[in-house]
Amino acid sequence: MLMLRILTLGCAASALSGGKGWVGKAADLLRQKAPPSALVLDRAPTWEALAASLEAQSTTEEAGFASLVASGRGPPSASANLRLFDEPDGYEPRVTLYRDGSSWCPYCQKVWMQLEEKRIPYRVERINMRCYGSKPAWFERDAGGLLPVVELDGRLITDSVSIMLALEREFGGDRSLLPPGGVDDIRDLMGLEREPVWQSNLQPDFNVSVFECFDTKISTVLRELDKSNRSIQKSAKSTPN
Ligand SMILES: N[C@@H](CCC(=O)N[C@@H](CS)C(=O)NCC(=O)O)C(=O)O
Repeated sequence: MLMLRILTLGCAASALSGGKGWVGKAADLLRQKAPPSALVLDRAPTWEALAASLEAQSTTEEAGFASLVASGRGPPSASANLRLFDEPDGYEPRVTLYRDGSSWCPYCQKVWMQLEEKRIPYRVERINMRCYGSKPAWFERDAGGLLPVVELDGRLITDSVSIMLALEREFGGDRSLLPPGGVDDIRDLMGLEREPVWQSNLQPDFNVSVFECFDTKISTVLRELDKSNRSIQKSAKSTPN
């Protein structure tokens, strides 16, 4: 149970720190030191088995929605790999959006919203964030390794702000999303993204205080998790490498 808990925390911490954080290291250490019999037997189904089971259980409505999305039509969806908007079937979009596989990278999301709002046809290619696996070598080499990346008419553009400006330039028309004064109007606001106040939102105490506003049962659980995070962190620090 403790192992399971450490592994779960390890995933969350690794996702937050974008790499192997202290919990991930503690889990590694435990894996090395614990005899195999002490490890939790992994009986989880494979992704393929889960996908097959999901498909077998889907309702007619869900199957209809999935095929609509697969054809490039319908409402915005995180599972869409093609968006055609007003273009006919078979149209080849000028834009490919390289985004994270789980659709939770906020930098990808802002480009995604822009493409949807402006109804710019695009394809989606999914690339692992490093907490989920490795990236293709070409992506590391030619695109700098960070998501999102957009390929526009065969040219790679990196960094979400540069991408959004390039898309505005190319597809601006009368639906520009830029403020009247251009980027200068929003430079200060954009700077807030890396401010300490924002980072502190990721701290456990902050999460607990937010949850307390909603549901006392959840806050009790969070407080326990927080306590256990701290004690694992303490023991990881005091364990020699
Ligand atoms: N300034 C960049 C930041 C992009 C960025 O930090 N992306 C993260 C994902 S949210 C990333 O690709 N991290 C590397 C990884 O996790 O593989 C932008 O605005 O596009």
